[in-house]
Amino acid sequence: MAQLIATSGDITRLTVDAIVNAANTSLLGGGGVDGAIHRAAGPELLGACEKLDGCSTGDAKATSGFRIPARWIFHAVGPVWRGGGHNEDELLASCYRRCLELAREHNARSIAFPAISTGVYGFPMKRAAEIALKTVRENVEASGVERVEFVCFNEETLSIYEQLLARD
Ligand code: AR6
Repeated sequence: MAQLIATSGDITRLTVDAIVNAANTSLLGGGGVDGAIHRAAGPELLGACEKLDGCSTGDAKATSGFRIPARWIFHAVGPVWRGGGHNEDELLASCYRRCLELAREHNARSIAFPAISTGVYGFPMKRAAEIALKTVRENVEASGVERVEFVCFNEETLSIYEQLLARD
């Protein structure tokens, strides 16, 4: 059984096989965790992203980690929250599924996720965390991933994840 844990801090500093970026469809960088990842990985990351020709919402694409400790960066594009009636839940779940598929393809055994879509994109945190955990629990075994870290950027997020992880 894979280990699922919630941690707090900066995702760019983690020693895991893959970290997930909360990107946008251009894959050419932005603010939030995306900006932090590009700053930490260095300018080579932008060069690699330019070759990917963007990414659809709900999908994810892989690059090398360049100057960060993680070997891979999986750039996932979460949905912008538009009230909940525009397929946001399914598109968010799809990001987590696609990242686990990429983990399988790249033989990543440990992966760290930020709370995709919950910053600039406005997805409600608890609802996003429930989707993240459900989707990872359903797909982690098939991916070969042994350790999943949910990286929480503040105390409130950490306590939501800890409560959900303690359930079941
Ligand atoms: N490590 C871990 N989590 C972080 C970090 C960090 N270094 N920095 C922020 N977070 P956001 P989104 C948390 O806005 O909502 C970008 O401009 C943050 O507190 O980064 O998916 C992209 O280019 C929040 O809980 O991503 C897109 O245009 C979570 O990461 C757009 O923002 C996600 O917040 C994507 O918006």
